[in-house]
Amino acid sequence: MKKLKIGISCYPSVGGSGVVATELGKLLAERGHEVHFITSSIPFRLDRVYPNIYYHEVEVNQYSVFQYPPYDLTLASRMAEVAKRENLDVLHVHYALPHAICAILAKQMIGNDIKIVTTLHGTDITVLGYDPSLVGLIRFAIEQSDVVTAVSADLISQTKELVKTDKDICTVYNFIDERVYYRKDVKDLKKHYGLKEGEKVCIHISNFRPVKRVMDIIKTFKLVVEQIDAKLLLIGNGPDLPRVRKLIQEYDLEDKVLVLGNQKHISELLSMSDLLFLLSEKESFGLVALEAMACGVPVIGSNIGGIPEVIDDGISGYLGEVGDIKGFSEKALKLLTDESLYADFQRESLKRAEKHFSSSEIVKQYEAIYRA
Ligand code: GMT
Repeated sequence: MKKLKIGISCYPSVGGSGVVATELGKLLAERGHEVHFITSSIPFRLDRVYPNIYYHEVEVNQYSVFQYPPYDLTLASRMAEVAKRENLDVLHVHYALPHAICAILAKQMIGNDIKIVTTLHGTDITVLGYDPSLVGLIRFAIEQSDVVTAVSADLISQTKELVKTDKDICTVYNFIDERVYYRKDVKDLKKHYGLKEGEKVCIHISNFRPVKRVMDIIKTFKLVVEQIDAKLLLIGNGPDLPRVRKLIQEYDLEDKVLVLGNQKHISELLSMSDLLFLLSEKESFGLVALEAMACGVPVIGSNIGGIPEVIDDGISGYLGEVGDIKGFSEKALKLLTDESLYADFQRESLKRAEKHFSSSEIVKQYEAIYRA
């Protein structure tokens, strides 16, 4: 079958959408397709040389005529230039705003039938979709894309409701690279972090935005650590971190909570852990929950957005109402103190990650969309 030439635009930073876009590009390249990343900097997961992958930097120049740096216009122009020169078949953009709009403009500039595939990841809809000054533009981006995918069925419902569109949107779940995310032997690493034998390890990984409700995690963990010997690893950085640090101090939990900042080797950190907390108030999928499950770490999560599509409540993890700190702590304690229940949840987590979110299946779904 003919190999495709695919352009990919995403935010290249640490967020889940950039991770998924980059991992998809890597898998497509392994399958022989030619992949062109068109991004403002090299995606952080593109950490070595990959045959079949090309990188086109979007360099945004500052001109005094512009009050703000014209990222969107520069991106559209770069997309058009790359698409025309490389004869791309597809532009796969991650986020309706601004990336789908840039792709639509690029397509008009080159005047050919390049296919625009837009993947919705959440924030572009669940935050920007409430802004009356942007909702019409989001609708336009969705309706003018040739194909629109979303990372969960819940995100499709939210998009239809908020953006008021009849456009067909199909669910394509996120995935992880199973060659990286599996449970590793990390005994020495645990010692290095001062984690004792028998001590339970909870973990949270995010960008510490208010939607992640990291304060709730500290409150939940406080109730847990009052009952059992445990530590909490906090991975990531973001606007709520100062408040979180203050609460840790107030609760006198400095010896129990390890604030580790942004980290690269997430699967090792997950392999040191027994439980992941994801207590967000908005989460279209929760990629970190899947990363945890693939490393055999059950998840305590909130029952919102796409999280219930990732975690099977009562089987591979537990879900609860946003803000129900007491409930979350009881669920965590139940799992952490019952060895046989824990073993069942761990086995189910691994099974679910493999069965429903297999990278090879998901890359095939995207290929079928590109070819349709
Ligand atoms: O979670 C974030 O704040 C980052 C954001 C992003 O755009 O990278 O994540 C969104 O996309 C991820 C990949 O599809 C999803 O796993 C996250 O659930 C989603 N975040 C939200 O919906 C808040």
